[in-house]
Amino acid sequence: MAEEKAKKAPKVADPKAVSVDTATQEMLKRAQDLGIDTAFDRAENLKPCNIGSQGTCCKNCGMGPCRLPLPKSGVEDGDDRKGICGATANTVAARNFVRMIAAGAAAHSDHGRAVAEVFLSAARKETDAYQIKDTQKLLEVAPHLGVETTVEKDGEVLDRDIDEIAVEVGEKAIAEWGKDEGEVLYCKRAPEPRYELWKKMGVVPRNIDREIVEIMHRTHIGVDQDYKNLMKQGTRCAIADGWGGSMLATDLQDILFGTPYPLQSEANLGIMKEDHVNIIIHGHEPILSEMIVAVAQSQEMLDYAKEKGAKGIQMGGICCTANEILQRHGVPLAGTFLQQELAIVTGACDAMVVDIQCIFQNLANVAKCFHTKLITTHPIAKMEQDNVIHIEFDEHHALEDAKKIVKMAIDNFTERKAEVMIPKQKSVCIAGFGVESIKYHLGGSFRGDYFTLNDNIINGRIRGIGGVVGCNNARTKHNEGHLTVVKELIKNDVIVLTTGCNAIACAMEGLLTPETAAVYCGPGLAEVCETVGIPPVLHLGSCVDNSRILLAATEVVKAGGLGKDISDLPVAGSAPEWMSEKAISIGHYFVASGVYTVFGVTLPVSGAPVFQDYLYKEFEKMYGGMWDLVVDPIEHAQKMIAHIDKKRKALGIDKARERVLMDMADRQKLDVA
Ligand code: NFS
Repeated sequence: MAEEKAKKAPKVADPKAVSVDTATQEMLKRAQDLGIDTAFDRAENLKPCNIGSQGTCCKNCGMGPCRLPLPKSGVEDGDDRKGICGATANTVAARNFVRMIAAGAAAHSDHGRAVAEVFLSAARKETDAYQIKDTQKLLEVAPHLGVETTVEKDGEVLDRDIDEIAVEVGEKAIAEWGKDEGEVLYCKRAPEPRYELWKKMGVVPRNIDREIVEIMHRTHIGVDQDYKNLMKQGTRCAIADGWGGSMLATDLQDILFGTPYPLQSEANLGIMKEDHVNIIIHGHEPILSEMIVAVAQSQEMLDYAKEKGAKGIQMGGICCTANEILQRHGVPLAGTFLQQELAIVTGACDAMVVDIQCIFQNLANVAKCFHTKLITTHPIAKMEQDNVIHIEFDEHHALEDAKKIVKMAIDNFTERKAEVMIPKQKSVCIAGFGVESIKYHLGGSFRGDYFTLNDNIINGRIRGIGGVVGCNNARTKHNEGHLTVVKELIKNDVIVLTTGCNAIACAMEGLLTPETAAVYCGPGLAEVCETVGIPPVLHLGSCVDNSRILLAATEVVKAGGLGKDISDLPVAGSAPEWMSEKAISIGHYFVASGVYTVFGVTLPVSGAPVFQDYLYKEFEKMYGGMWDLVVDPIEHAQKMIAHIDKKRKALGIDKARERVLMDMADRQKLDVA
């Protein structure tokens, strides 16, 4: 009987019910017709564990797992749940939560470390493949790491040799991961009151690695058993991610590969071309993808592709690698996290090249059904399936590695088995924004750097700033949360800064164009976008580039008129479809930086109401920012807007806003004046 039951055909997802994107629906249907399962189908067949999703399953020792579900009657009359060691529900949920922060911070920061290592070897000229590209940014970053950019000689101040600066920046940067003394240097880039608050609270990170290790120690059985103390370390670790590992990754990538500036490209599976060799790059570190892009654009490879009967080489990106190569080279986005399997299902993916993070192991099974070569490239991220090819990428022979990979893809062009079926859908997008380009577009010539932006916030044309970021989650309709939250925000004059898979979702929907302003924005934001010529949703890059949002917020504080700290600003953060531990680390460094941060789907804290209240309420009293969970996307955006309005009121700029809303003619008069 049991055997018969096990043989029952697995359920398949209803394409229209699981994604708002028609290209995704089309490819999902095709996969199902071919009998290939994807994450969408697997989500139908795997129910999440109820206790795990409440955050109250402790498996940190061999006596457990100890499962502490929330009693149906609630815990108002007292909560006597405890594990074998006596750990309370609060302790268990807090341990699990800070372990997620540690894993997320580790992922971002280890990526950052790899970039720092390549940076140093480029600065020392140990590799020909990588050179320092943006010396201007190098000079800007150097002082933050305590590196002098000038020298005094015979009473004269001279510019220091740029190569010398680069080497010292590389050395100082690498030390941030493991130095024995001092604190993470970039914390001082936060507004001064924020840094002082962190000092007072004892959460300034000492070095990046140490804070991650200490979480693993403190969450081992029998160590830290106070949820507040656990969260204190969680806060210190998250700051080490946002203002440390991630920010260093962004800066060093910009110096090595170039600081992004606005450019035009396209997004969605429709960017793939039947008559081209299609190479999809998926993962996170641009160290690999930069080289592949360079090689794929070389005449040698182009000629080789033509020899094989292809018209050219089409590159496309998935996940944050997509964002990295879009921002710097205009390489189109093939799709978000949940579309990775579907890129292969087109039958036109000649090679999928992956490095680290957010890569489904099932790609190997999907690739087996087609001709696609699936190539892993990173020593820490391999797959067990035997059709996966591992070509280890090393900065010392980066160009050769990249050539080998691109050549393998070209050779595979003639091996296509299945009928090619590429969805038509793709949208134009403008991407490549950053702290620097916002300064250019929304800066002022005479007063503060971000003066125009601040002025428009003060006069109410822009109601506030929303940072909307994060993943897709197979437990919720693909892209629906992302798009609904973003559209609701811009409709209410909230300008959106986006990164990660939210940015890709927005690009696919066409929201990253200046023309969107007239269609979706409230009158104030539309006017600003039209005047300045920017989209209402600004793509700031990959998930490590959330550090750009922190620095943009800091610039807004510096430009004046909107308070003294990030927690004073009319801003709010959001991750409508989060799923990764990295998102939890990001969420928490936003909170620790003073931002009200709303997540969608679920948060694994509901089984410990006291701990949950600590995150959702008490944190605001300490840090000016707090967590929230709102599943419905409209309500989600509305809560962000309510918070923005609360901040506007506290700043005394709510009156200007009222006039915008109530009387257009009045507002126009006000604008002219
Ligand atoms: Ni961010 Fe990038 Fe996407 Fe989520 Fe994964 S790609 S680092 S974790 S799924 S946004």
